[in-house]
Amino acid sequence: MALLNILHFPDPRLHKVAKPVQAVDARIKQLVSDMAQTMYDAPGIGLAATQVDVHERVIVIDLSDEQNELRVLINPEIVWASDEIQTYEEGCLSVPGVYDEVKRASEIKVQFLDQNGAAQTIEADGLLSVCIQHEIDHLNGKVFVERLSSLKQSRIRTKIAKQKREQATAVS
Ligand code: QAP
Ligand code: CO
Repeated sequence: MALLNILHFPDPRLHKVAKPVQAVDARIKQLVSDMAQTMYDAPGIGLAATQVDVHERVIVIDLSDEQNELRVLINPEIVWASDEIQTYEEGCLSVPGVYDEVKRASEIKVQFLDQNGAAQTIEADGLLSVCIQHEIDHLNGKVFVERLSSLKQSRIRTKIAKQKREQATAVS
């Protein structure tokens, strides 16, 4: 068990495109376990391997309050998305303190491998649908703030740079 270091926007490594997992072996199971622990510790509801600088297509999600409903999605593929759109206020462990509304498909159908390497298909709506789409974006090198207007993005970059300066001052 290990806590992994989470990359923060605008780290260029968040723009790497993750590669498909070839085999759900002991190494991937260890990665899943470490990612789950890192997400629970934060705490967060979703984490993609990209965020811990591992560029393989692995996602962990747990929407439960009790942190006892872990979902593992390996090589996820959205095979259907509704025309209907929903707006949700998103956040991200890689962009702490920033929340904003993002529009995405309301419902999706997703194929993936679970932590045992078994093929699964689920239909998701509501927060689960938002979370899966947000995490698949990470695997494709995209952070949710990059779905906001360029004005909002530039304000977020300024805010993060200021937070960083204040942190640097606090420890010196
Ligand atoms: C992605 O995000 C998500 O700013 C998961 O200070 C979020 O777990 C999908 C977090 C919302 C759908 C809707 C963010 C923790 C956690 C912060 C997270 C923070 C501390 C974000
Ligand atoms: Co995120």
